[in-house]
Amino acid sequence: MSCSDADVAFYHEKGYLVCPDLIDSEEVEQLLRDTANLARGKYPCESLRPLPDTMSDDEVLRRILCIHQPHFISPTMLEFVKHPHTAQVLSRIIGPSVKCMQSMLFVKPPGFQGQAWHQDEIYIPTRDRSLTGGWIALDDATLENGCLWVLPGSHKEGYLYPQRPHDLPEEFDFAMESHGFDESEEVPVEVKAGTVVFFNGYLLHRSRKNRSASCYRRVLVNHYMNAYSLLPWQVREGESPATADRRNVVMVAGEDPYAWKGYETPPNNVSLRKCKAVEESDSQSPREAGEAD
Ligand SMILES: O=C(O)CCC(=O)C(=O)O
Repeated sequence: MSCSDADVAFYHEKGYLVCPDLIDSEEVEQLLRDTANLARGKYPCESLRPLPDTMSDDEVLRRILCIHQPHFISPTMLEFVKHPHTAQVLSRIIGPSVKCMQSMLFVKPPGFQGQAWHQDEIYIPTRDRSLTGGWIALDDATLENGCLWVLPGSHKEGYLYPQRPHDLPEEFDFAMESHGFDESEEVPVEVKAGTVVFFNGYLLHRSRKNRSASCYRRVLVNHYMNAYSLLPWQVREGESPATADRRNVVMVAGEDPYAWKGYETPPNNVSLRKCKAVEESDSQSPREAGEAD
């Protein structure tokens, strides 16, 4: 799988890159099966308890917006964090040494909310602006089911826009929205399953509600950075942001110059993202939703 010089130049200019067919159809099927297994609690943890085998895939999936850090508990998700085709592109657009600190598995059933405008480095700060999303489409992502939208070039200045609560709970989940920019040049990124969309951590992006009648919009999005940068994320009390460095990371390419620090063992748990649709379904049937009492 090659990533040309023109692809790298496009990424640096626009802040994103669409790579069709980076993941083949059998691998997409494997990820979809694993998504259902996670939702069924086949990797039991506090947030995802085992559900009866009599429940259909649709019944187990339709209450989930997003599972955070699925690679902590699923070996399949961990394998795809390190997929050689995505690693090859990442080592061209980030640099030869790449590590991953986050995975998110969006299920986004029909009627579920999207994410308001944001820049990922607001949440996951790197020291060299190298944060990069690798967004693997597991269904065709369309305008109707809530594809990604990006504001090309918005990463370039390295400016982090202020955030505020939004007042569109039908359209977006509970995360804040970035504001203070002209959004008129935004473009939808409609892609086929198996495509990987790479995007810079300063790129403004969002996704809208899934308005389709029956199509899920499943995506595995992993976040990567230059392994030479410290990761001052989730800074702990008493810790200096200058030296903070979370070590719950997975090496994906090249060398880890901080390997001497060792690695944190991931918790045997994931967390579930909330939105209006999740709260409505939980209030109808919290036990079946697999949530803690
Ligand atoms: O896929 C989506 O709906 C949003 C993904 C996103 O915002 C992100 O990965 O930062």
